[in-house]
Amino acid sequence: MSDSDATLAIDRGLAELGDSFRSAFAAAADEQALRDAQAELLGKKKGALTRVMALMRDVPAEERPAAGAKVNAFKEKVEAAFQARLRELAGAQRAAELTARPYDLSLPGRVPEGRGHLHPVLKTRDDLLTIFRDLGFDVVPGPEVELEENNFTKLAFPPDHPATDMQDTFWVDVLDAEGKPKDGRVLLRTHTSNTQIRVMSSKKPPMAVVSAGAVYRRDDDLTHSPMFHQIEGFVVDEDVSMADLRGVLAAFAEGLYGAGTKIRLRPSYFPFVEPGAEVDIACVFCSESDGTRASCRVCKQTGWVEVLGCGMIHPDVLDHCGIDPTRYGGYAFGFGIERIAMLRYGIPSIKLLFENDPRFLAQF
Ligand code: 2NM
Repeated sequence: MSDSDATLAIDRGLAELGDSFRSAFAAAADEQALRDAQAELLGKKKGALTRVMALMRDVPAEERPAAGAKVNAFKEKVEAAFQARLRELAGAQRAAELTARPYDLSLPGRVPEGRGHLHPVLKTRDDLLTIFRDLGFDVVPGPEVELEENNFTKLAFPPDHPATDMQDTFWVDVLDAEGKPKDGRVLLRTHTSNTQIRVMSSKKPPMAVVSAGAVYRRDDDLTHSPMFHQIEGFVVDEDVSMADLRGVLAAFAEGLYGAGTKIRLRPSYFPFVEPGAEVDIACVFCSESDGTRASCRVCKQTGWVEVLGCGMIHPDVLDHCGIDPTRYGGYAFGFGIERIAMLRYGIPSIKLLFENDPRFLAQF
């Protein structure tokens, strides 16, 4: 049985089209030219292959599968050649972009201007914490928004102590779901002692802990900032004495300013310790020159710089935290980080530390 005229016409049409699409695709210099060449074959109205495919209507049913298979095989060859040329053109275009001006891949990359670094206060904080960690203290974090109980009450501040006053403390309104103030007074911690209280209330002796961070007071003048940073530490154990406190602070001073650095204690008052003392460290600038320098502005020619407060933790404070004061005792100390940073880097005003002028910060 021989093929119908329609099938023969399709065979002839495909043979005439032959491989001509390959050279047409190869001649297309860009994507648009390639798509135009494809449309000449497959275009809905005038495509050469479309016209051949239109002959399918006249092919008798029994010849259709074979004729259809031939047409489809041809279409697949066209599609494969089209996709291959499309990839080729895209690759060529990318290569041209990379080599064309203004790209010069041999130029060195742009180096970002200056690298960030820790703020001098945080650098100082880390160095101070390292000294205490090396002395065996645990470093513990604590919250900046705190209950009055942990910030004042358990520390044995009398209820009318001026530090608790509106003048000195930032109070925080905590509202319930209905927008009404909740019970229990909340504030921004005025010292890091809140964290000592939390640790003493939740752990058992022996304990040796330091913590550091931002604290807040309603103060704002040449020497006070409403936010500054503190480090505080404490030890609670059996048989703890003021001599242990002095030994640890002497080791701290040597860690900070080098072996042989001297300290002295002067009696002083803090509500949560008894006895309490202020601690001076020998002026580094004057000891370097072997005696008090006539014009030293750091120690004002006294040879000593006041840096911290300390004392034996008041038995009431231990009691408030559930520690038996007849069995245990403890010492504590605290100081401002800004003050140490200023002494260390010779910074004349605390304001410079919080203006964050990049020309100032770049010096550290
Ligand atoms: C200071 C001075 C003296 C201190 C006391 C405590 C606590 F919670 F253990 F009782 N923490 N920090 C303390 C004692 C802090 O800073 C000038």
